[in-house]
Amino acid sequence: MGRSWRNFFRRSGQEPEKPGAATDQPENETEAAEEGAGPSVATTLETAPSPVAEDNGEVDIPESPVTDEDVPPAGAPATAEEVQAAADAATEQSAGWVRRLRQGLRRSRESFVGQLNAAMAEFKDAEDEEFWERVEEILITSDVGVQTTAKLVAELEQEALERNITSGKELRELMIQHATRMLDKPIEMDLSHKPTVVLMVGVNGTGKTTNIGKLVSFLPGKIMLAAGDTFRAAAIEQLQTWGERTGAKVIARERGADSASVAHEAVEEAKRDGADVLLIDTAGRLHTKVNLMAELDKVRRVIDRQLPGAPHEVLLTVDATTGQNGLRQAKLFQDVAGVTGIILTKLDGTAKGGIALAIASEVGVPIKMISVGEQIGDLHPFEAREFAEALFGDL
Ligand SMILES: Nc1nc2c(ncn2[C@@H]2O[C@H](COP(=O)(O)OP(=O)(O)O)[C@@H](O)[C@H]2O)c(=O)[nH]1
Ligand SMILES: [Mg+2]
Repeated sequence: MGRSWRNFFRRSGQEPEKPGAATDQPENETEAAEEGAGPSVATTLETAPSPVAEDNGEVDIPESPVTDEDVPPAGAPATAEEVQAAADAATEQSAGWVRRLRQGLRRSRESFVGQLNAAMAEFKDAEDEEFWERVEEILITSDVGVQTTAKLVAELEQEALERNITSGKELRELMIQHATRMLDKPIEMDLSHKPTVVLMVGVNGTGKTTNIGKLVSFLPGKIMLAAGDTFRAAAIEQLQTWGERTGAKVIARERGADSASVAHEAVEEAKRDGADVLLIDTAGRLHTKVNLMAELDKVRRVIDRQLPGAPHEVLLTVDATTGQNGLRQAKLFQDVAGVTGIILTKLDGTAKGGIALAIASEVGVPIKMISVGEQIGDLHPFEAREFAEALFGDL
């Protein structure tokens, strides 16, 4: 079964809630995830610029936030009936999500799973070098990347030889296992701070604002939003629309205002108002690495001064349709923005789903969520095995 939002959010330092008392949990998740409930917020978009190549200037890599160790998820039911009901609901939700995920990855699957199927159908012998070359080629063209492909295929080949695997079916399962291992990282979001401050960063058009909007629906507690992308009027309006839809308060200033001062105001307001989570949107102009760094650094410093240790989470949106470009963006932002997690977006619009593997193996932060469409229910916690099956499974 896939991971649900409920066990995605951790509130360490808090006692597990009593059965049935988890009213602030997103109980209506399935409801919210229904088709049609999602937004179609029209936006004027700038096309994502290619990542900046020059690397000038000193980079102060911010420290990653400290997370506490294993804490049981809040709101676990106790009676047999409650357990059953929760399990049924989770299965239903998860089945719905798995369908969405598979549908979302359709283009990736069609483009290379077909080729992989054909190759695997002919597989007889792990000593067949030509076979492995063909698999390498297929993976590289699906944006798994040269380095990650080499690693994955070497591991696969070694195990296939050791175990004397001779059927394509077994090999496919092995592939899913190895991909899962590569993708599997701790992804939970720690919501124990009050307020927990989440900074959303990423290149324009990669899905920051819409995915903040979706995330609000799943976050437990009182949520506040900050329109830190003051560069585009549309970004401010877009966030306000999400605020109206979800009931979250939105802190916004006029276009052109200093985004660090919006962040400052938002943190003050979140503290005063007793918000549980503050989500801060940012502008994603990649004019130069130095400017980007300076802007994000200023926002971070302002937040940290008001609330030491914040932001507690820095989420980077990466547009899967940009393939290897997205991988470079992830590396760049990891350097300059202290990213703690990646949201891989637009997996539905691309045949480049393999990029998830490249990111997992080449970037030091986990993919925490993925997005396979524009509806609320299209955003989901990332689950390694589920994803590997949806990508490589023979369905
Ligand atoms: N198909 C698809 N579109 C998405 C996804 N995530 C975001 N978008 C769309 O991408 C566009 C840019 O998103 P936006 O949140 O404005 O990006 P931002 O500039 O980073 O804030 C919007 O039209 C979104 O609806 C996704 O997973 N799939
Ligand atoms: Mg935006």
